[in-house]
Amino acid sequence: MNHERENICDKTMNEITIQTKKRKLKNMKSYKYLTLICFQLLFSCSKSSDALFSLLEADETGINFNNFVEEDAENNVLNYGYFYNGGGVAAGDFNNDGYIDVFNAGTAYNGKKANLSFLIWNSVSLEFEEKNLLNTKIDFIGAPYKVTPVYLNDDNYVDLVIHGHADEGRENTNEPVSLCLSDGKGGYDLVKLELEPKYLSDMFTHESGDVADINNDGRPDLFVVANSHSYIFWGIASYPYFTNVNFAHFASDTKNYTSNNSFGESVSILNGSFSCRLLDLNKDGMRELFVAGQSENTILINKGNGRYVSNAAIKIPFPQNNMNIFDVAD
Ligand SMILES: [Ca+2]
Ligand SMILES: [Ca+2]
Ligand SMILES: [Ca+2]
Repeated sequence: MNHERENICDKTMNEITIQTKKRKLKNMKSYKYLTLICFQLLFSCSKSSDALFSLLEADETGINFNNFVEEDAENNVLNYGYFYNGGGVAAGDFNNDGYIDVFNAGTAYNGKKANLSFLIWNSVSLEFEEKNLLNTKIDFIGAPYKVTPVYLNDDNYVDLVIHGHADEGRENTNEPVSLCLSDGKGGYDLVKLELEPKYLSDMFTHESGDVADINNDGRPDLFVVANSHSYIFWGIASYPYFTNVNFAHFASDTKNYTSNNSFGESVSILNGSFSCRLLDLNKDGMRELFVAGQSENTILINKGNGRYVSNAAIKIPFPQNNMNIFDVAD
């Protein structure tokens, strides 16, 4: 298992449609290169002259993302501020043939709007083919906001951490984190992880998350942001690969909730958290928590072993929107 291959790419977007244009993606076995391609496919994140990524046209990639949103007098961004938010997609070689494929977690608004599906590159017909590699053939799990590809088990197929959200058009639809685990035979098994206590998951909708080794034990850890609550669930070597034992719970409301960074210290500095990345921003070999909110962004410095404390936090200038969080990866 090679945990260094984690965090291949991720990005949220609305409904995805695929045009099966007969263009061949080059064989890309390097996951570093895979990251580059994914970012090229999914978004152009920098406008500077020394940008690392550039936008590729649909006829160059064979993929066309259609951000189709049906608006009317009742359903629009004026009535619903998150109207243009979307679902999670990720790139990876899901059938281990050396060609990059696409995973779409699907989306929902007042019911299903897009299938969960795998778009597998057919190197013979030179087309993407929509397939469902899940052994159960489930094609709908709600409206996840983000997907993180990461190697969790030892079969050399990339696995997926699906950061659930909710169907914003319906009440009481909060979704947990789900794993999409390869079975080593070309199929995938979907596993729901109910990690934080139910009274918390019922009340505080997951907004986003990220996966990386933040306590430097060689196993990827899971960070989840849920507005006024955030959590770290530590990675473990065996199924289901994340544990809620001694999980970190960053609660901004310390009157009604116990905030504990898993080291016995209260950290209430995070609030209104909607996006996040786990990045080594100060180049000391340990990853920071970068959390983007609606009113402020925060960097929590890793003090060692995944310990984050309030007096090692940096508030940074607020970008135009919380999706600008990806700029910090440059
Ligand atoms: Ca493939
Ligand atoms: Ca770890
Ligand atoms: Ca660091």
